[in-house]
Amino acid sequence: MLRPDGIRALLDRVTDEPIIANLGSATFDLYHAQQRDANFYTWGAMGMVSSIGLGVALAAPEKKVYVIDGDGSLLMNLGSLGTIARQNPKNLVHIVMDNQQWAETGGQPTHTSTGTDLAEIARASGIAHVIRVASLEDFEDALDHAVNEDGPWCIVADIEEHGHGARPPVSVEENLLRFRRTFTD
Ligand SMILES: Cc1ncc(C[n+]2csc(CCOP(=O)(O)OP(=O)(O)O)c2C)c(N)n1
Ligand SMILES: [Mg+2]
Repeated sequence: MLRPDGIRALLDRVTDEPIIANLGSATFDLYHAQQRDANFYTWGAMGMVSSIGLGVALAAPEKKVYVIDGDGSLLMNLGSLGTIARQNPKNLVHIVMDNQQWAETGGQPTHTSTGTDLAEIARASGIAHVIRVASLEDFEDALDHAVNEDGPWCIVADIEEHGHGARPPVSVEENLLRFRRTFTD
């Protein structure tokens, strides 16, 4: 499975729900797949995307909230999994694109390349629905459940890294304002 294919599968299943993307590859691929006001791109804030998504999910319980995380980023904020489990937001779908590397900084292998299993950590943290997938087909099946059934969901997808699109010309301030307005319109 490739990250852009997974992102397209997600976009095919949402309308105006928020999607919050990890810094680097996830942000770049989401931007190039579809620019939409409900996309929130994170820049520099490595590790924080699951925490930001949890905050949005708690603030907007009427909306399903999607997070696209990376393995390296989640590894530096593992406590977020326990906090998600404790808060138990039924509307949060946390997707982890696990390419076993810190791709953005040169492809250094992360701990998942040597056996650390983020799905098992999510499960042991108490998250209600955790699925680990490796194929696009299984990812789509997992998404179909996550879109239609209460969460919180954590979907860990083993992906192959084939690079990402160019850094998009996003204004951070404009992105934030447009994203915020999707909650008041
Ligand atoms: C606190 C902090 N440390 C390091 C960086 C540099 N950095 C930016 S992206 C990245 C790798 C992210 O890895 P992962 O979440 O697995 O995403 P991938 O690049 O593999 O898609 C690193 C180390 C940063 N932005 N912030
Ligand atoms: Mg990675």
